[in-house]
Amino acid sequence: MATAHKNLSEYDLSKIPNLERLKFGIVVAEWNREITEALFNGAYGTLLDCGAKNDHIIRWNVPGSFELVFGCKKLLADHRVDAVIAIGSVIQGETKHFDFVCNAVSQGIKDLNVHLDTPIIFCVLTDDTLQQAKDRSGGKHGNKGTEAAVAAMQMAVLGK
Ligand code: DLZ
Repeated sequence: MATAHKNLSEYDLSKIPNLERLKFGIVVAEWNREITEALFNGAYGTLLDCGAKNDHIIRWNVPGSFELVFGCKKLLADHRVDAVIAIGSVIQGETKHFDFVCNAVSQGIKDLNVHLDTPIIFCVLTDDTLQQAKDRSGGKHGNKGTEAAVAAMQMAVLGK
């Protein structure tokens, strides 16, 4: 599922009005923290660069990607925001844990998007190696946190 021909970070943000009024939640998994912090910095920096206000961005941490689903659900129950970004990094190990965590978080975020009224952006890297994760969190393949922020801004104003 390569993104070579679909780079969200090239989206024309002038199409998004009143960015300074929008509110965002960012839920960050602490597992593989080096990667998720880099993704967070990409997402957070992009939101600010585009005109979002610092005090309109709420960050919550959760232990691992598995907990992102509950973290996003609870953030939405406690705060009125226009979009949430779920940030995680799952890296293949020697057991089947990778598959269970990837399936749970992707299905869980999908279910929240189906049942709740606020978009949740899937910014969970699922890589075979740490190097692949580094390459996508500020390395040679860009920063997927930046792309997630662009998707969040687009979705926050969908239909408005
Ligand atoms: C247990 C586990 C493993 C093995 N690998 C990862 C990973 O690569 N990325 C990640 O975000 N979380 C991992 N976890 C932790 C689970 O997501 C979860 O936090 C624990 O199973 C506790 O519910």
